[in-house]
Amino acid sequence: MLQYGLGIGEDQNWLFSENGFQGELLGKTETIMALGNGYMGLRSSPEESYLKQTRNLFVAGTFNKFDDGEATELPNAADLTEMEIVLGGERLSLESGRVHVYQKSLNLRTGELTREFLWESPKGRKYSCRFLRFVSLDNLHMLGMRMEITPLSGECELRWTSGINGQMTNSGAQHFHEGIKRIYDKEIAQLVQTTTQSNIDFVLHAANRWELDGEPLALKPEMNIGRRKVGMSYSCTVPAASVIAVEKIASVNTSRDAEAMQGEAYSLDMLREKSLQAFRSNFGKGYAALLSDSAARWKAYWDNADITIESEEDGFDQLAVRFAQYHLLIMTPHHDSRYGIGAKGLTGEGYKGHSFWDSEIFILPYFLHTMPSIAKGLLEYRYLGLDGARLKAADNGYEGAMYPWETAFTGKEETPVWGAVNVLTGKATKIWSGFLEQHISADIAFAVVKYAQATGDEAFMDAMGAEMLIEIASFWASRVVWDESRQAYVILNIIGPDEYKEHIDNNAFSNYMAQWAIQATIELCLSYQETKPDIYRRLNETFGIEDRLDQWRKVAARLYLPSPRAGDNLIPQDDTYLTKPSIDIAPYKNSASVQGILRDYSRDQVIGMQVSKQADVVMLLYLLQNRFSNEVKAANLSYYESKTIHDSSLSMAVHSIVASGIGERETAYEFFRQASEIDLGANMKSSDAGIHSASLGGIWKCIVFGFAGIQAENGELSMTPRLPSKWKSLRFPFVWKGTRLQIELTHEQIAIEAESPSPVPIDVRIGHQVYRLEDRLTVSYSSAQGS
Ligand code: IFM
Repeated sequence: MLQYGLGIGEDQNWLFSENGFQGELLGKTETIMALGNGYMGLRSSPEESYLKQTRNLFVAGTFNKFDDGEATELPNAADLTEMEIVLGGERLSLESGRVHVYQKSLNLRTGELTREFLWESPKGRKYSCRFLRFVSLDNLHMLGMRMEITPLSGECELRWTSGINGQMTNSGAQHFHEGIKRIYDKEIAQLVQTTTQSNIDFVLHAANRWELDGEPLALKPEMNIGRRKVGMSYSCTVPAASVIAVEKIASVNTSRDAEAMQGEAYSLDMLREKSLQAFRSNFGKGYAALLSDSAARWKAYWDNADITIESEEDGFDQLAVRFAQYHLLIMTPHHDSRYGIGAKGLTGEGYKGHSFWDSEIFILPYFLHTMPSIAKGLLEYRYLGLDGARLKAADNGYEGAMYPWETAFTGKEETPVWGAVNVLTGKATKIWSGFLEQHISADIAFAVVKYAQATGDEAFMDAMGAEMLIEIASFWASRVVWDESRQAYVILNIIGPDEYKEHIDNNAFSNYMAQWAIQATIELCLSYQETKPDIYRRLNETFGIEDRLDQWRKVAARLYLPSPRAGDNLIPQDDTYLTKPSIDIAPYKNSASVQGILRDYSRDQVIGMQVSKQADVVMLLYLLQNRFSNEVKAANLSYYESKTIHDSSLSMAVHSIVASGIGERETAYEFFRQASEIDLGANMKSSDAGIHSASLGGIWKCIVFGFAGIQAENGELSMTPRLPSKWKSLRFPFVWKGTRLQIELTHEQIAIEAESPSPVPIDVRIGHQVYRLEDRLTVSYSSAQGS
């Protein structure tokens, strides 16, 4: 069972725990307590092995394809954490004997994982055990572990075996060649392995240091080298009530690391040598010093990014936003813009480490307004993927850049073609998203424009953003077809955000977003023409903008945009959605597992019903919020929510933001709470395949764009706060055009402080009035009315 309130003192609302060992439910805390630093992600599997464990170590960007028929995926690297511990001849396992006290906790403040328990062995001997672990935020290649065991029933013989285990697979797919194994100076184990298809070298090190009652203990190792494995065993007698401790320090380097390429040409020997040297010096520092360096980095992160919520209730909301911010940082390869963010971060095999629109629409806004340089890196990743997008457009007979639905390292389409079983035919179902879920191209354009507006980073726009927009606009302009009867351009045979509707025509979200992207590109080109003729000329020479502009203008002006219906204000999700029959979706909506409907109906049957997987029209109401009135938003939120199962974790947060925007504070809070509970909540099976990355970005968005009601439109900042009634105050940082603002809200007052010097005063619209912020601004308002 998870507990949220055990953090005390400086750890209050920073720590959550699992109390009681549940060998069947390991996946939950392996994921939600995962450790990482954006370079690597380590699932928090127990040190001792269990049948239902999923031990994973992923390194960002190191994709490999196991087989021609399989999708490329992040390989599960060699395990560094497993320890076989034999006490008095009995192997430590919490599935045998009795466990008297058990607590596993993650401290979000420091990034340290702790596991403590009292184990009574089958022979009735008691041991107090404590395990600590961290992945360094300071040195992205390092991780540390510490084990402390006290025999409580008299002296005991300890035998301990651990090392580097390259026998790991991704659900059976072995991504590495056998490799080279070596032990240096009877102390440092090294495993070198290369991925089978992408030829990425991994070099892993591990070494151990022993203590008895806090004093160094020299133990002679027995060295073990086996198939895909290298490690050491140690034996010793531990006196009763003494603490035997071992620190295991480990490191991970790969040939894909940016520093591996620096200077001289890459060679595996050089990577081995350099990483061994670095490991030696870090091993010398020991667990406590390495942890302290890492914790200092976490402190700096939190000093910059912490959000404080004062609530009448328990501290769950506070913990939930910190949980989201913790995972947002560890999932993001902020060290290298060649890599994207996986839909499960670096915490599980789910979605194979691939990047989706989750990054631009759900996660990037957090970084844009907290650490903008990371947001820029995420867009650079898409810039580097332009060739993949151009290839996809060309392969499909379109112009410009058609971004793949799922990407890995190369920028090419990586969506698997076959998925879950069809309940009627028993055959695998074709996954159409890779062919038809095309809104991602507009979503990326949206993120580029939002980035430029919020940062004023013209250099990025000139060098990369403009090219991306031009190519995306060209794609959409070639994707539309003319419909004589409507006298409009239309987009046929597509999938919108709602993945329970395939092969549909005129998905409202996709049509509006495509039009938005084309219009934004036209405006950008015109502004270049006026203000930066040199850049306009360069872009025109390279991309023939002048030849393209006419077509863009025609499409932007005459693309069919489904408007709210007279009478009920409903925006048709697509040409046929509102004509389809409805069913009672309550059983699926209330179920603890997702996609239960696909166990009762085939996908084709679901496509034929008014049943939605996730926010679609509601997503549109959120992204293009200024295009729709509150009446339209209210009507569509209510209608489509009643048809939506929320089988995607991306759904709840968006519903919350739209509800906030129309003043439905309690509904907004309810959705926020449900979004917060997707991973952190009590459902012990929700996170087995990894964390729900987008939903964590969504939690931040619910708070900042929903409850605080911030809008950053066309370079203008506005706020319409609607704090949940349970909250007394909310304080958060928000970076706007290079200035770090600290915003504090109560139900009566908005206070904004410019924490870093602002080059120019910032105008903020609150309600109907525009205020000028020099260094501090205080405005009275009423949260119930929103202005
Ligand atoms: O991008 C999402 C999609 O919207 C719903 N299915 C899961 C994907 C990855 O999170």
